[in-house]
Amino acid sequence: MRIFSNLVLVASLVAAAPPVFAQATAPSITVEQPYARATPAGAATGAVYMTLTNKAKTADRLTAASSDVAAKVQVHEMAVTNGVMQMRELKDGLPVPAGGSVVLKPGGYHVMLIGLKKPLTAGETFPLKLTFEKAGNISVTVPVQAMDATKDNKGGAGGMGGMGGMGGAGGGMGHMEMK
Ligand SMILES: [Cu+2]
Repeated sequence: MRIFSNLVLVASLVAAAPPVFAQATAPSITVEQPYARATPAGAATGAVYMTLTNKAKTADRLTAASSDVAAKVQVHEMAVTNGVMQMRELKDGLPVPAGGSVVLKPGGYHVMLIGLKKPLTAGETFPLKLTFEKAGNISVTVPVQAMDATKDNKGGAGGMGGMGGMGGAGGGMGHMEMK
């Protein structure tokens, strides 16, 4: 039994290792189909959507993000509070369940770009760095889609199947400017 308990010990040490070590192996988090919507000229904010999948046996969490294109990047959720659709920062990050996925999509979770340095233009891409509590930093390239991409092309945005109900509201709701 001694071997087994040593294995368990090693396993827990690996799991607890800081991100710098975790990166020696394949990251436990995969980022699928990231995209942002194009923004109108002068817009101060934008949003990035994606699907996060956690292959690890422990829950993780998206705690921070950064990008060259914006002064500040936050993890937000959109929810109805007292009948009003509002968004707020997830101060404790966005949980990604062990062996599960979380979808960031219009009308729900999103990565918020605040203080855009220039408009997001359809067809261009920009870098985004995501920081996870356990998986560490993951850099992705985010393509910018036309503003109405998710409305006209339901499948194109990456099989956002659950969007149906939100689709219509998504356009109007878009992204409220942070005042
Ligand atoms: Cu937001």
